[in-house]
Amino acid sequence: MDYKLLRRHLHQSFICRQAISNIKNIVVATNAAISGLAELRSKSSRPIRHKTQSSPNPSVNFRDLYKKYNNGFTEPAVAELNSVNHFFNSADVKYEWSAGRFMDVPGESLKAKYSQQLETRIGYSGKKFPGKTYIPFELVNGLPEVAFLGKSNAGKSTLLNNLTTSQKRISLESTARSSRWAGFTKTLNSFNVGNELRIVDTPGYGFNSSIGQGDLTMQYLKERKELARTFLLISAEQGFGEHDLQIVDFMRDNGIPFEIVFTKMDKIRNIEKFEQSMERDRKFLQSTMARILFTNSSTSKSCKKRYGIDILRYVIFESCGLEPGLKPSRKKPQ
Ligand SMILES: Nc1nc2c(ncn2[C@@H]2O[C@H](COP(=O)(O)OP(=O)(O)OP(=O)(O)O)[C@@H](O)[C@H]2O)c(=O)[nH]1
Ligand SMILES: [Mg+2]
Repeated sequence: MDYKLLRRHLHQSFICRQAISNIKNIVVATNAAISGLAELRSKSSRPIRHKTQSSPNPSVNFRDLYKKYNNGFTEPAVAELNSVNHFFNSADVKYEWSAGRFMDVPGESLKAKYSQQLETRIGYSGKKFPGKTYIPFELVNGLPEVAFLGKSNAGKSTLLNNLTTSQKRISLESTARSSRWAGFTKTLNSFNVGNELRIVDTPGYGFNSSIGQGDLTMQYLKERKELARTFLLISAEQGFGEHDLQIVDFMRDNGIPFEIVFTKMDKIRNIEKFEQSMERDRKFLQSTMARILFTNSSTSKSCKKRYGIDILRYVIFESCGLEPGLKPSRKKPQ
């Protein structure tokens, strides 16, 4: 036997075996790596998201929330809600006036001029007005007003747009100008709704507001005879702040009737946490004797509709002394 040949053969078969075992090792290693990766992937992969768990749709709780926090108030019947909705959906909404000073609010300087006659109603020897009154007709027959009050960026202007946009529309009409910049609204701005009532948007307090704006709003709240109800808006994301509590005290001290409206409910991801904060404020909220409403003016994947508007519309109607079933004197042009 050729020893040399045998060695070469053995050497070749050794290389061959080594190569085979290397390949086997590679295959085993690759398999292990693949299964390891799969295991790793299965461990690190996110659990399947159950929509209702991770992003609870606040809509589920709107009605329950309303019932829970408005114990002493009767719930309006569905027919009443529908009828008031019909009013707002069909009413023509018009911007009417802005005022940077209280005396610029229509009727206020006239009222100052005729204040004595208005108080005493004693005949006035001067000019007679149409309808044979001694006082200008608009002062006797002013439309009822409701005001939206709240911190800058609480969502006042957007809520006004939400209220006056027909429910059939997906995007809001921009009747009042809104912005993501806090302190956007600088004056009192009034909008006539169907010639039956007015909604007054006010400058926000807090960030980017001025003392002059604050004084104007306070004077309007205290002295405006037409003001039927004030709606204090609180961002649900932020809850009550120091300034909000001061405003509540101010309204209480001056006998200004008001309701509380939580805005931006679509931003609440954890309704239980929100309720805990409500629980913390419960005593305080009860002491205000105000109704507590919950709304969202923006929609998202988890909050597909604009909720809370029908009940807010109803409360506004009721505050103004208007009866469900009333048709707007001025309808939207078709
Ligand atoms: N997600 C969400 N955003 C809202 C809602 N309401 C208002 N916003 C947003 O909040 C921001 C402020 O809204 P505005 O309506 O301008 O707030 P405002 O209270 O009028 O603010 P000032 O005029 O500055 O006092 C805007 O970017 C709105 O789009 C809501 O319900 N949900
Ligand atoms: Mg505004």
